[in-house]
Amino acid sequence: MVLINRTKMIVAGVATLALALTACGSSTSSSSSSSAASTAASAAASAAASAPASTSGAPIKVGFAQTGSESGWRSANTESMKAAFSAANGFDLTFNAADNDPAAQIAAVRSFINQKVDAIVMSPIVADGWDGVLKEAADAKIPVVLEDRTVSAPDTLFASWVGLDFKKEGVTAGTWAKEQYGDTDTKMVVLEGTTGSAPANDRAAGFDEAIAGSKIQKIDSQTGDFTRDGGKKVMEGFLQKYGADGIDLVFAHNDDMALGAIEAIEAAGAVPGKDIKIISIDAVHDGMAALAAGKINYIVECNPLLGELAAGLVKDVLAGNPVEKANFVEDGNFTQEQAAAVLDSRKY
Ligand code: GYE
Repeated sequence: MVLINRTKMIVAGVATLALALTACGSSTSSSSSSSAASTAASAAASAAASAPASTSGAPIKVGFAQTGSESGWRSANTESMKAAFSAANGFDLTFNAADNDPAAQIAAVRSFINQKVDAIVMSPIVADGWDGVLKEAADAKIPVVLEDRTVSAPDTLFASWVGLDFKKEGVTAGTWAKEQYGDTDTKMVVLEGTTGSAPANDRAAGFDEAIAGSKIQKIDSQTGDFTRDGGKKVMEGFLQKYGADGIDLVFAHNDDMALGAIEAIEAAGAVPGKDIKIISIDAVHDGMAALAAGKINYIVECNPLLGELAAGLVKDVLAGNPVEKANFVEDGNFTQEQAAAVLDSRKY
């Protein structure tokens, strides 16, 4: 996928917080604002405003199939989606959270098709297994917009996607790890996100690619399902198996698992951020607070505020306006000092 023509929206004074909507192959105008979130929101809102709510003027019936409520990131994403797909914005939203169960999520999408909604929005728990139900939606002429996670099905089976570049997040995290720890023997364990999910697949691939050729050695890797409890349990197992002295670095695919790992490391009598270094992804409030407090060493951002962008895409698709297939929101990254400086101004 080639990314060209970037609309860059820089947050005043904090370049790493740049939030940009990038498009494949179309030209875009640029703007700036004092708030990344509100800038993205107003960009999408103006795109949405140019499209009629629906041909009949009735609210647009949208079914949204969310993954579940596994993390702080997910709570912020759900809130952003519900606010954007509100009645005030011309929507009649049916919300479903599948509790991280792929079969339940497919059933939810199928029920949206049966309800004859105008459009389906979904954040697919796992990447595989979507071809059948996406074909059913296409046969019923119901457009599907993906937000956040991606599918492995052909992109002809959905109208558009908006989200983050998970591979790039992994590369950014791995590049920092290599710079900081790559010259000395470093034993690393990995807390993976949900098995088969796009962010777990791509973050792992990006990180591994970036640390190649360094002295960082991955001694173990297991899924903690993107939850705090899962991260804690898997880390407890690693600490039992290798001892606190046998682990130098944790790469957690999200902040919640890193926060669970912190609890496990402290319970084992070691100091997170010092005895055992931690790198994670998301930059949600609790993660940033732990980073500012020195318990996490580095966080790559993954912005969950995708609601307005997704709502704008739905309106454009239904209005027959051309949309890009892939719409990337750009992520920042934070050291401990940078986290301390921006903590109070964070929107999630
Ligand atoms: O990083 C994690 C959540 O799909 C990008 O899902 C999202 C991930 C996010 O559970 O916290």
